[in-house]
Amino acid sequence: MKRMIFATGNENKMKEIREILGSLPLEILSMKEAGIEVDITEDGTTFEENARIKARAVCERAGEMVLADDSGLEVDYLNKEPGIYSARYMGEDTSYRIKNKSLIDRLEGVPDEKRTARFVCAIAAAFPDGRELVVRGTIEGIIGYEEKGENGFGYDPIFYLPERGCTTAELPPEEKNSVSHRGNALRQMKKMLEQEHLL
Ligand code: ITT
Repeated sequence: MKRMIFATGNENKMKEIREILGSLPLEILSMKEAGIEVDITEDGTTFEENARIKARAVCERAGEMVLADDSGLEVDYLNKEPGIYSARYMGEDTSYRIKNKSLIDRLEGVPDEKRTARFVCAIAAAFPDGRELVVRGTIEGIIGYEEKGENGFGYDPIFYLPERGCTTAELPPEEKNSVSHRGNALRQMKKMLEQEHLL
């Protein structure tokens, strides 16, 4: 079976990636499982750049195909903050209870129509011969007024989907994956890899 290393240290992402790509005849390994430790400086200015930086850094070390995910939440009223800094917002070690409360507080008094936001996910693939592929998936929603739901991770409890009447943290995992930025980006990447006979 072919191997694919996913350059992420985020266990929540890894769980979703396995759920979304689970049907492929592919052994999907986290960096930890592949025994790779690389200190990566995410100094790109876009999700795509950061995804490529992560995939390339690990590919150089591993010598085989590597995929990476760079993702985050863009809140329109806050000029698309926290954006590429979503993991680092208020400090990497600050709990999401506090980060989520901060975003809700910063939108105090802001009406629904101005609370628009999206999750963005760039997935990059890097190959030992220097080739790279990158795709982007998004999901649109609004920032809620309180945390709701126990599923998912990160900003999911405040990311409300008006058409579903719930947050992405209230969706069962398979439903989140079927509509999410990550599900969307990974399905695009899968198609590209198949078209290029790389899977
Ligand atoms: P790696 O770089 O090791 O993959 P990371 O957590 O640092 O892990 P990012 O730099 O891509 O990853 O930051 C992504 C952050 O965006 C993540 O930590 C969450 O805060 C947020 N995020 C991304 N996807 C999300 C989702 O599906 N639900 C909730 N929050 C999400």
